[in-house]
Amino acid sequence: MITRREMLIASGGVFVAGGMFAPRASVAAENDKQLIFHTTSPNNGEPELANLVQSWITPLKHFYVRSHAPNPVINPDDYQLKIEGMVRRPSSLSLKNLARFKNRSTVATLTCAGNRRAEYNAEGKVSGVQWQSGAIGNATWKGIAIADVLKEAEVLPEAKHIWFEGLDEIEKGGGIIPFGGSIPISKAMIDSGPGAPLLAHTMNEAPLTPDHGFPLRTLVPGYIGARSVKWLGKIVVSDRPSPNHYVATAYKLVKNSDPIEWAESGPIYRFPINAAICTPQANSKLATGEIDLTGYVLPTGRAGSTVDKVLVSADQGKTWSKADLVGQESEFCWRLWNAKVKVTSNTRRLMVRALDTSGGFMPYRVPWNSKGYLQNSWYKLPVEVS
Ligand SMILES: Nc1nc2c(c(=O)[nH]1)N[C@H]1C(S)=C(S)[C@@H](COP(=O)(O)O)O[C@H]1N2
Ligand SMILES: [Mo]
Repeated sequence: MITRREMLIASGGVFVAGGMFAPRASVAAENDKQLIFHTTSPNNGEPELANLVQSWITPLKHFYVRSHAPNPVINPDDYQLKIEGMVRRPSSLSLKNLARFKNRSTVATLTCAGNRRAEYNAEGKVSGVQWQSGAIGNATWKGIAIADVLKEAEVLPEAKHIWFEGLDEIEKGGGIIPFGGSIPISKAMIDSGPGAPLLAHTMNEAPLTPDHGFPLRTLVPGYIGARSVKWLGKIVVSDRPSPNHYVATAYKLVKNSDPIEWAESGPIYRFPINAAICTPQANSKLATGEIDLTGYVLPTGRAGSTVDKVLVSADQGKTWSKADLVGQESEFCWRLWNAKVKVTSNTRRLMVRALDTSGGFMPYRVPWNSKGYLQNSWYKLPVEVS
């Protein structure tokens, strides 16, 4: 865990309206996370599911954290973002320099590719943080469009991918590496609207906290959380995806550590449609009769594709009833839902599945993969009926 002192150092300043940079005082209170921590230092925690569905915008205290190394301590006065690679005008930009660009905002859901990972263990042990279904959250993000910065840097015509590099230091294979991500240039060049990738400095109207990437992170709507690189230190424009471990090796769907399989499969960018039941809790004791269910559903993050319907069942999928969707509709945001089902003495589990407007659906079962990514099978919640 970072100390209060480190936290105050790391959050020594903030962008304010008009692009000014002003000193900042009280961040400690905003940082009071109410999460189930799988690890601390680095922080990896997810909220209780009943808390997660309390509001469409996830308050910071209930927003999951996923970090591969302890938070780097960054002095905002010394902070520089480097822009390199296939550009005519490479540069190194301070927070003041970056404040020249137009501020933009979006509401987008961030989710870890490993959300619901623990469910794979029933078929075979998967490595990594043992996420239940809380590695997801929806926030308002403010920042500048990556596209605006790239345009000023004058990208060369042969460029195809944009690499991001964090300022964190991750121990890997006997050395120290930064966390890296990359996205195709066509995605990076979206400069407006809810799907525009941002260099975000604000989350839910407050400066990013150290846990979430202070002072600047990428926020790529519709892509797995790993492409939203925290503590961003460098952008590299290239003709190929990043060679960083977290693009070239991790975040791929593979069955074992066969290097041929790693080489054959591409990096994950988007997540598939997904949903979970958040209340009641797993293994709740239920009486027979009608009960209320609540949960979330996340569309696939493809422009133009939204959630079509969410279906719940208490009888092993013989009959399904439709859930009511609440909250705003957006291609890049989750929706919360509530539903009623009839519990009988035969009910062993409650299930949810969802379909989207572009033919996507949650399958009954997802093929096992060794890293436990993209678990989006029908969500099956065991219950006891008295
Ligand atoms: N620099 C850096 N960026 C990172 C990570 C990291 O460990 N280091 N974790 C990634 C992963 S796997 C996810 S799911 C999201 C989580 O973002 P959050 O902690 O703000 O919820 O950040 C991504 N960006
Ligand atoms: Mo993640």
